[in-house]
Amino acid sequence: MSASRVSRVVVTPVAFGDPPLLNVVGVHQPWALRAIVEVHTDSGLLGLGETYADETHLARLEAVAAVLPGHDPYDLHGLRRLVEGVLGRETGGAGASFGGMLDVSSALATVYSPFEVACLDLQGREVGRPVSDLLGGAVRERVPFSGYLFYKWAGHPGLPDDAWGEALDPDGIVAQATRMVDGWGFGSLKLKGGVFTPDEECAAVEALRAAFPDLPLRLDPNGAWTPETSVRVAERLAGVVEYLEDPTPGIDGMAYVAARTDVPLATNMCVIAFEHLPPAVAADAVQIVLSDHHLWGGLRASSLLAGMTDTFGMGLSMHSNSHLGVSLAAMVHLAAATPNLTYACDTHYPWKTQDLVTPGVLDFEGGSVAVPTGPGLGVELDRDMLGVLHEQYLTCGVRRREDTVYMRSIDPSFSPNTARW
Ligand code: GKR
Ligand code: MG
Repeated sequence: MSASRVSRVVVTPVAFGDPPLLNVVGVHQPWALRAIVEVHTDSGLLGLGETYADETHLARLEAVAAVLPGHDPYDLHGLRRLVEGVLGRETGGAGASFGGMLDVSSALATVYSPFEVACLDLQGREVGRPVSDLLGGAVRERVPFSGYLFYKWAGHPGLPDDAWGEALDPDGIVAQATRMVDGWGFGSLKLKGGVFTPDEECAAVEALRAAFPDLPLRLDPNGAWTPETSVRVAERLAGVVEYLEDPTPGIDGMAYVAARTDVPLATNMCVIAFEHLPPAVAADAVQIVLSDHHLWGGLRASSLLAGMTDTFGMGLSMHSNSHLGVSLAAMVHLAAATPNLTYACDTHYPWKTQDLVTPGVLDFEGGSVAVPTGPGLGVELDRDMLGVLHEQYLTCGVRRREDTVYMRSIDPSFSPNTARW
Protein backbone atom coordinates (compact mmCIF):
# COMPACT_ATOMS: atom_id res chain seq x y z
CA MET A 1 0.00 0.00 0.00
CA SER A 2 1.50 3.35 -0.97
CA ALA A 3 1.46 5.93 1.82
CA SER A 4 -1.20 8.60 1.50
CA ARG A 5 -0.11 12.13 0.69
CA VAL A 6 -1.66 15.50 1.39
CA SER A 7 -3.80 16.44 -1.59
CA ARG A 8 -5.53 19.62 -0.43
CA VAL A 9 -5.50 21.98 2.56
CA VAL A 10 -8.31 24.35 3.48
CA VAL A 11 -8.02 27.07 6.12
CA THR A 12 -11.38 28.51 7.19
CA PRO A 13 -11.59 31.49 9.55
CA VAL A 14 -14.66 31.38 11.77
CA ALA A 15 -16.26 33.66 14.37
CA PHE A 16 -18.52 32.77 17.27
CA GLY A 17 -20.33 34.94 19.80
CA ASP A 18 -18.31 35.66 22.94
CA PRO A 19 -19.65 37.30 26.14
CA PRO A 20 -18.06 40.48 27.57
CA LEU A 21 -15.50 38.66 29.74
CA LEU A 22 -13.21 41.09 31.58
CA ASN A 23 -9.49 40.68 32.07
CA VAL A 24 -6.31 42.60 32.75
CA VAL A 25 -6.10 44.03 29.23
CA GLY A 26 -9.76 44.90 28.74
CA VAL A 27 -12.76 42.88 27.64
CA HIS A 28 -13.55 40.17 25.11
CA GLN A 29 -15.00 41.47 21.84
CA PRO A 30 -18.50 40.28 20.81
CA TRP A 31 -16.90 37.79 18.41
CA ALA A 32 -14.07 35.34 19.10
CA LEU A 33 -12.06 34.18 16.09
CA ARG A 34 -10.62 30.76 15.29
CA ALA A 35 -9.26 29.09 12.17
CA ILE A 36 -10.14 25.52 11.20
CA VAL A 37 -7.44 23.69 9.26
CA GLU A 38 -8.55 20.80 7.04
CA VAL A 39 -5.82 18.56 5.64
CA HIS A 40 -7.15 16.16 2.97
CA THR A 41 -5.25 13.19 1.55
CA ASP A 42 -5.32 11.51 -1.83
CA SER A 43 -6.69 8.44 -0.05
CA GLY A 44 -9.81 10.41 0.89
CA LEU A 45 -9.06 11.05 4.56
CA LEU A 46 -9.49 14.35 6.38
CA GLY A 47 -7.48 15.58 9.37
CA LEU A 48 -8.51 18.60 11.47
CA GLY A 49 -6.72 21.30 13.40
CA GLU A 50 -7.88 24.50 15.13
CA THR A 51 -5.92 27.62 15.95
CA TYR A 52 -6.05 31.42 16.33
CA ALA A 53 -7.31 33.51 13.43
CA ASP A 54 -5.73 36.93 13.84
CA GLU A 55 -4.99 38.31 10.35
CA THR A 56 -1.21 37.87 10.46
CA HIS A 57 -1.53 34.32 11.71
CA LEU A 58 -4.13 33.51 9.05
CA ALA A 59 -1.85 34.74 6.28
CA ARG A 60 0.90 32.44 7.59
CA LEU A 61 -1.47 29.48 7.77
CA GLU A 62 -2.51 30.12 4.18
CA ALA A 63 1.11 30.26 3.07
CA VAL A 64 1.81 26.85 4.64
CA ALA A 65 -1.43 25.43 3.24
CA ALA A 66 -0.28 26.35 -0.25
CA VAL A 67 2.90 24.26 -0.07
CA LEU A 68 1.60 21.26 1.91
CA PRO A 69 0.12 19.17 -0.98
CA GLY A 70 2.36 16.18 -1.67
CA HIS A 71 3.57 16.01 1.95
CA ASP A 72 3.55 12.71 3.86
CA PRO A 73 1.31 13.23 6.95
CA TYR A 74 3.62 10.93 8.99
CA ASP A 75 6.63 13.18 8.36
CA LEU A 76 6.20 15.68 11.20
CA HIS A 77 9.86 16.73 11.28
CA GLY A 78 9.56 17.48 7.57
CA LEU A 79 6.36 19.42 8.27
CA ARG A 80 8.22 21.56 10.76
CA ARG A 81 11.03 22.25 8.31
CA LEU A 82 8.44 23.12 5.71
CA VAL A 83 6.72 25.62 8.04
CA GLU A 84 10.11 27.07 8.96
CA GLY A 85 10.92 27.49 5.28
CA VAL A 86 7.63 29.25 4.61
CA LEU A 87 7.99 31.61 7.57
CA GLY A 88 11.60 32.40 6.73
CA ARG A 89 12.69 35.37 8.79
CA GLU A 90 9.29 35.66 10.42
CA THR A 91 9.72 32.68 12.77
CA GLY A 92 10.35 34.87 15.80
CA GLY A 93 7.49 37.34 15.49
CA ALA A 94 4.08 37.25 17.12
CA GLY A 95 1.32 36.29 14.72
CA ALA A 96 -1.54 36.01 17.17
CA SER A 97 -2.01 38.96 19.50
CA PHE A 98 -3.66 37.31 22.52
CA GLY A 99 -5.41 40.58 23.14
CA GLY A 100 -2.10 42.14 24.09
CA MET A 101 -1.57 39.75 27.01
CA LEU A 102 1.27 37.67 25.59
CA ASP A 103 4.21 38.37 23.38
CA VAL A 104 4.41 35.10 21.49
CA SER A 105 8.04 34.28 20.99
CA SER A 106 7.62 31.63 18.31
CA ALA A 107 5.48 32.00 15.23
CA LEU A 108 6.97 28.67 14.16
CA ALA A 109 5.34 26.90 17.11
CA THR A 110 1.92 28.53 16.67
CA VAL A 111 1.79 28.04 12.89
CA TYR A 112 3.10 24.47 12.98
CA SER A 113 0.66 23.37 15.70
CA PRO A 114 -2.67 23.05 13.80
CA PHE A 115 -1.01 21.26 10.88
CA GLU A 116 0.65 18.81 13.28
CA VAL A 117 -2.69 18.15 15.00
CA ALA A 118 -4.35 17.60 11.61
CA CYS A 119 -1.58 15.19 10.58
CA LEU A 120 -1.95 13.25 13.84
CA ASP A 121 -5.70 13.16 13.24
CA LEU A 122 -4.98 11.75 9.76
CA GLN A 123 -2.52 9.17 11.10
CA GLY A 124 -5.07 8.02 13.68
CA ARG A 125 -7.80 7.78 11.09
CA GLU A 126 -5.59 5.77 8.77
CA VAL A 127 -4.50 3.24 11.40
CA GLY A 128 -7.83 3.26 13.22
CA ARG A 129 -6.49 4.46 16.59
CA PRO A 130 -7.28 7.55 18.69
CA VAL A 131 -4.70 10.36 18.82
CA SER A 132 -4.15 9.62 22.52
CA ASP A 133 -2.69 6.25 21.40
CA LEU A 134 -0.27 8.04 19.08
CA LEU A 135 0.91 10.09 22.08
CA GLY A 136 1.74 7.04 24.17
CA GLY A 137 -1.72 5.87 25.17
CA ALA A 138 -4.42 7.24 27.45
CA VAL A 139 -3.62 6.97 31.16
CA ARG A 140 -7.13 8.18 32.07
CA GLU A 141 -10.54 7.61 30.51
CA ARG A 142 -11.86 11.07 31.37
CA VAL A 143 -10.09 14.43 31.49
CA PRO A 144 -11.08 16.81 34.31
CA PHE A 145 -11.52 20.53 33.62
CA SER A 146 -11.92 23.46 36.01
CA GLY A 147 -14.84 25.88 35.77
CA TYR A 148 -13.44 29.14 34.36
CA LEU A 149 -15.07 32.14 36.07
CA PHE A 150 -14.86 35.70 34.72
CA TYR A 151 -15.97 39.09 35.92
CA LYS A 152 -18.34 40.23 33.24
CA TRP A 153 -20.95 42.73 32.23
CA ALA A 154 -24.55 41.61 31.74
CA GLY A 155 -24.11 41.99 28.00
CA HIS A 156 -22.09 43.79 25.37
CA PRO A 157 -22.98 47.49 25.32
CA GLY A 158 -25.80 48.06 22.82
CA LEU A 159 -26.67 44.35 22.64
CA PRO A 160 -29.18 42.34 24.71
CA ASP A 161 -27.97 40.79 27.99
CA ASP A 162 -26.54 37.29 27.60
CA ALA A 163 -27.73 34.21 29.48
CA TRP A 164 -25.01 34.50 32.16
CA GLY A 165 -25.85 38.00 33.39
CA GLU A 166 -23.60 40.38 35.29
CA ALA A 167 -20.78 39.26 37.61
CA LEU A 168 -18.92 42.24 39.06
CA ASP A 169 -18.72 41.34 42.76
CA PRO A 170 -18.38 38.26 45.01
CA ASP A 171 -22.12 37.47 44.88
CA GLY A 172 -22.09 37.62 41.07
CA ILE A 173 -19.03 35.35 40.90
CA VAL A 174 -20.60 32.82 43.29
CA ALA A 175 -23.80 32.84 41.20
CA GLN A 176 -21.76 32.25 38.04
CA ALA A 177 -19.82 29.45 39.75
CA THR A 178 -23.07 27.84 40.87
CA ARG A 179 -24.28 27.82 37.29
CA MET A 180 -20.97 26.31 36.10
CA VAL A 181 -20.95 23.62 38.78
CA ASP A 182 -24.65 22.77 38.38
CA GLY A 183 -24.46 22.70 34.58
CA TRP A 184 -21.11 21.06 33.97
CA GLY A 185 -20.23 19.44 37.30
CA PHE A 186 -16.81 21.09 37.59
CA GLY A 187 -14.75 19.83 40.53
CA SER A 188 -12.47 22.89 40.68
CA LEU A 189 -12.81 26.59 39.89
CA LYS A 190 -10.55 29.28 38.45
CA LEU A 191 -11.30 33.00 38.73
CA LYS A 192 -9.86 35.30 36.07
CA GLY A 193 -8.70 38.35 38.00
CA GLY A 194 -6.72 41.46 37.15
CA VAL A 195 -9.95 43.43 36.85
CA PHE A 196 -10.59 44.83 40.34
CA THR A 197 -8.29 45.57 43.27
CA PRO A 198 -6.56 42.54 44.81
CA ASP A 199 -8.64 42.90 47.98
CA GLU A 200 -11.89 42.74 46.00
CA GLU A 201 -10.68 39.70 44.08
CA CYS A 202 -9.52 38.00 47.31
CA ALA A 203 -13.01 38.60 48.72
CA ALA A 204 -14.51 36.88 45.67
CA VAL A 205 -12.20 33.88 46.17
CA GLU A 206 -13.12 33.75 49.86
CA ALA A 207 -16.82 33.85 48.92
CA LEU A 208 -16.19 30.92 46.56
CA ARG A 209 -14.46 29.06 49.39
CA ALA A 210 -17.49 29.61 51.65
CA ALA A 211 -19.92 28.52 48.93
CA PHE A 212 -17.88 25.54 47.69
CA PRO A 213 -15.89 24.31 50.72
CA ASP A 214 -14.50 21.25 48.94
CA LEU A 215 -13.51 22.60 45.52
CA PRO A 216 -9.90 23.50 44.70
CA LEU A 217 -9.71 27.20 43.72
CA ARG A 218 -7.31 29.26 41.58
CA LEU A 219 -6.93 32.97 40.97
CA ASP A 220 -5.25 34.34 37.81
CA PRO A 221 -4.79 38.14 37.54
CA ASN A 222 -2.50 37.87 34.48
CA GLY A 223 0.30 39.86 36.10
CA ALA A 224 -1.85 42.67 37.49
CA TRP A 225 0.04 42.93 40.78
CA THR A 226 3.46 44.06 41.86
CA PRO A 227 5.70 41.42 43.46
CA GLU A 228 5.06 42.92 46.94
CA THR A 229 1.29 42.88 46.46
CA SER A 230 1.51 39.31 45.20
CA VAL A 231 3.24 38.26 48.44
CA ARG A 232 0.50 39.96 50.45
CA VAL A 233 -2.24 38.21 48.44
CA ALA A 234 -0.44 34.88 48.82
CA GLU A 235 -0.42 35.37 52.62
CA ARG A 236 -4.13 36.11 52.59
CA LEU A 237 -5.08 33.21 50.32
CA ALA A 238 -2.66 30.60 51.73
CA GLY A 239 -4.68 27.44 52.30
CA VAL A 240 -7.53 28.83 50.20
CA VAL A 241 -6.12 28.51 46.66
CA GLU A 242 -4.38 25.47 45.17
CA TYR A 243 -2.24 27.90 43.19
CA LEU A 244 -1.89 31.55 42.21
CA GLU A 245 -1.46 31.96 38.45
CA ASP A 246 0.77 34.75 37.10
CA PRO A 247 0.26 37.11 40.03
CA THR A 248 3.03 39.38 38.71
CA PRO A 249 4.79 39.72 35.33
CA GLY A 250 8.10 38.13 34.40
CA ILE A 251 10.37 35.40 35.71
CA ASP A 252 12.21 37.74 38.10
CA GLY A 253 8.99 39.01 39.66
CA MET A 254 7.59 35.51 40.01
CA ALA A 255 10.86 34.34 41.60
CA TYR A 256 10.65 37.19 44.15
CA VAL A 257 7.14 36.06 45.12
CA ALA A 258 7.95 32.34 45.09
CA ALA A 259 10.81 32.92 47.53
CA ARG A 260 8.40 34.50 50.02
CA THR A 261 5.39 32.16 49.96
CA ASP A 262 4.55 28.47 50.07
CA VAL A 263 1.55 29.02 47.80
CA PRO A 264 2.48 27.38 44.47
CA LEU A 265 2.79 29.78 41.53
CA ALA A 266 1.59 28.76 38.08
CA THR A 267 2.19 30.44 34.73
CA ASN A 268 1.05 30.64 31.15
CA MET A 269 2.71 34.04 30.72
CA CYS A 270 6.37 33.96 31.76
CA VAL A 271 7.08 30.42 30.56
CA ILE A 272 5.47 30.06 27.14
CA ALA A 273 8.31 28.52 25.15
CA PHE A 274 11.08 25.99 25.78
CA GLU A 275 13.74 28.68 26.05
CA HIS A 276 11.95 30.12 29.10
CA LEU A 277 12.32 26.91 31.10
CA PRO A 278 16.04 27.12 32.01
CA PRO A 279 15.86 30.64 33.54
CA ALA A 280 12.55 29.86 35.29
CA VAL A 281 13.95 26.66 36.78
CA ALA A 282 17.21 28.35 37.79
CA ALA A 283 15.28 31.09 39.61
CA ASP A 284 12.70 28.65 41.05
CA ALA A 285 10.15 31.14 39.72
CA VAL A 286 7.22 28.81 38.98
CA GLN A 287 5.99 25.58 40.47
CA ILE A 288 3.35 24.79 37.80
CA VAL A 289 3.47 25.33 34.03
CA LEU A 290 0.26 25.57 32.03
CA SER A 291 0.85 23.81 28.74
CA ASP A 292 -1.02 24.78 25.60
CA HIS A 293 -0.49 22.84 22.38
CA HIS A 294 -1.57 25.84 20.26
CA LEU A 295 1.28 27.89 21.68
CA TRP A 296 3.99 25.31 22.40
CA GLY A 297 4.15 23.78 18.93
CA GLY A 298 1.61 20.99 18.89
CA LEU A 299 0.77 17.84 20.80
CA ARG A 300 4.15 16.12 20.66
CA ALA A 301 5.97 19.26 21.83
CA SER A 302 3.47 19.47 24.69
CA SER A 303 4.28 15.88 25.64
CA LEU A 304 7.94 16.92 25.65
CA LEU A 305 7.10 19.86 27.90
CA ALA A 306 5.31 17.45 30.24
CA GLY A 307 8.47 15.36 30.48
CA MET A 308 10.51 18.44 31.27
CA THR A 309 8.21 19.68 34.02
CA ASP A 310 8.34 16.17 35.48
CA THR A 311 12.14 16.17 35.34
CA PHE A 312 12.32 19.48 37.20
CA GLY A 313 9.70 18.52 39.79
CA MET A 314 7.20 21.07 38.50
CA GLY A 315 3.43 20.58 38.33
CA LEU A 316 1.55 20.69 35.05
CA SER A 317 -1.82 22.19 34.18
CA MET A 318 -3.35 23.22 30.84
CA HIS A 319 -4.15 26.70 29.54
CA SER A 320 -7.08 27.73 27.36
CA ASN A 321 -8.28 30.60 25.21
CA SER A 322 -11.75 30.93 23.64
CA HIS A 323 -11.99 27.80 21.49
CA LEU A 324 -14.22 25.32 19.67
CA GLY A 325 -14.56 21.54 19.61
CA VAL A 326 -11.58 20.62 17.42
CA SER A 327 -9.29 22.27 19.97
CA LEU A 328 -11.16 20.67 22.87
CA ALA A 329 -10.73 17.22 21.30
CA ALA A 330 -6.99 17.80 20.85
CA MET A 331 -6.69 19.06 24.46
CA VAL A 332 -8.51 15.98 25.75
CA HIS A 333 -6.30 13.54 23.82
CA LEU A 334 -3.16 15.33 25.00
CA ALA A 335 -4.32 15.47 28.61
CA ALA A 336 -5.37 11.81 28.48
CA ALA A 337 -1.88 10.82 27.35
CA THR A 338 -0.01 12.99 29.88
CA PRO A 339 0.68 10.90 33.02
CA ASN A 340 1.93 13.87 35.07
CA LEU A 341 -0.95 16.25 34.40
CA THR A 342 -1.32 17.19 38.05
CA TYR A 343 -4.25 19.64 37.82
CA ALA A 344 -7.61 19.90 36.07
CA CYS A 345 -7.29 21.69 32.71
CA ASP A 346 -8.66 25.15 31.89
CA THR A 347 -11.34 25.54 29.25
CA HIS A 348 -13.42 28.44 27.93
CA TYR A 349 -15.82 25.89 26.37
CA PRO A 350 -18.92 26.68 28.50
CA TRP A 351 -18.81 30.31 27.33
CA LYS A 352 -19.55 29.59 23.70
CA THR A 353 -23.02 28.93 22.31
CA GLN A 354 -22.13 27.44 18.91
CA ASP A 355 -19.76 24.76 17.68
CA LEU A 356 -18.74 23.20 14.41
CA VAL A 357 -18.13 19.59 15.45
CA THR A 358 -20.94 17.06 15.43
CA PRO A 359 -22.43 17.00 18.94
CA GLY A 360 -22.32 14.04 21.30
CA VAL A 361 -18.59 13.28 21.57
CA LEU A 362 -17.33 16.03 23.87
CA ASP A 363 -20.04 16.21 26.52
CA PHE A 364 -19.11 17.36 30.01
CA GLU A 365 -20.14 15.10 32.87
CA GLY A 366 -18.91 15.63 36.38
CA GLY A 367 -16.64 18.40 35.07
CA SER A 368 -14.80 16.00 32.79
CA VAL A 369 -14.86 14.90 29.15
CA ALA A 370 -14.52 11.25 28.11
CA VAL A 371 -11.51 10.66 25.87
CA PRO A 372 -12.90 10.06 22.35
CA THR A 373 -12.26 6.46 21.34
CA GLY A 374 -12.86 6.82 17.59
CA PRO A 375 -9.97 7.05 15.11
CA GLY A 376 -7.89 10.25 15.17
CA LEU A 377 -9.33 13.10 17.19
CA GLY A 378 -12.69 11.30 17.13
CA VAL A 379 -14.67 14.38 16.12
CA GLU A 380 -16.35 15.18 12.80
CA LEU A 381 -16.84 18.59 11.16
CA ASP A 382 -20.44 19.79 10.97
CA ARG A 383 -20.18 21.44 7.54
CA ASP A 384 -23.40 23.41 7.95
CA MET A 385 -22.10 24.95 11.18
CA LEU A 386 -18.68 25.56 9.64
CA GLY A 387 -20.52 27.54 6.97
CA VAL A 388 -22.52 29.48 9.55
CA LEU A 389 -19.46 30.36 11.63
CA HIS A 390 -17.47 31.31 8.52
CA GLU A 391 -20.30 33.60 7.39
CA GLN A 392 -20.20 35.17 10.85
CA TYR A 393 -16.47 35.76 10.36
CA LEU A 394 -17.10 37.44 7.03
CA THR A 395 -19.76 39.78 8.40
CA CYS A 396 -18.66 40.46 12.02
CA GLY A 397 -15.90 42.92 11.17
CA VAL A 398 -13.46 41.57 13.81
CA ARG A 399 -10.12 40.63 12.28
CA ARG A 400 -7.93 40.21 15.36
CA ARG A 401 -8.29 39.85 19.10
CA GLU A 402 -8.11 43.35 20.60
CA ASP A 403 -9.40 43.39 24.16
CA THR A 404 -7.86 46.80 24.96
CA VAL A 405 -9.04 48.51 21.78
CA TYR A 406 -12.57 47.24 22.35
CA MET A 407 -12.53 48.29 26.01
CA ARG A 408 -11.34 51.80 25.03
CA SER A 409 -14.25 52.09 22.60
CA ILE A 410 -16.44 51.83 25.70
CA ASP A 411 -14.18 53.50 28.29
CA PRO A 412 -11.63 55.76 26.54
CA SER A 413 -9.68 56.22 29.80
CA PHE A 414 -8.92 52.50 30.18
CA SER A 415 -5.34 51.32 30.23
CA PRO A 416 -4.25 47.71 30.85
CA ASN A 417 -3.94 46.75 34.52
CA THR A 418 -0.56 45.02 34.18
CA ALA A 419 1.36 45.46 37.48
CA ARG A 420 -1.16 48.19 38.37
CA TRP A 421 -1.69 47.17 41.98
O1 GKR B 1 -9.85 34.69 27.88
O2 GKR B 1 -9.51 36.67 28.74
C1 GKR B 1 -9.21 35.49 28.59
C2 GKR B 1 -8.02 34.93 29.34
O3 GKR B 1 -7.44 35.92 30.11
C3 GKR B 1 -7.05 34.32 28.40
O4 GKR B 1 -6.80 35.16 27.34
C4 GKR B 1 -5.75 33.94 29.03
O5 GKR B 1 -4.83 33.65 28.04
O6 GKR B 1 -6.96 32.12 29.93
C5 GKR B 1 -5.78 32.75 29.85
C6 GKR B 1 -4.97 32.70 31.10
O7 GKR B 1 -5.07 31.74 31.81
O8 GKR B 1 -4.18 33.59 31.35
MG1 MG C 1 -3.35 32.36 33.00
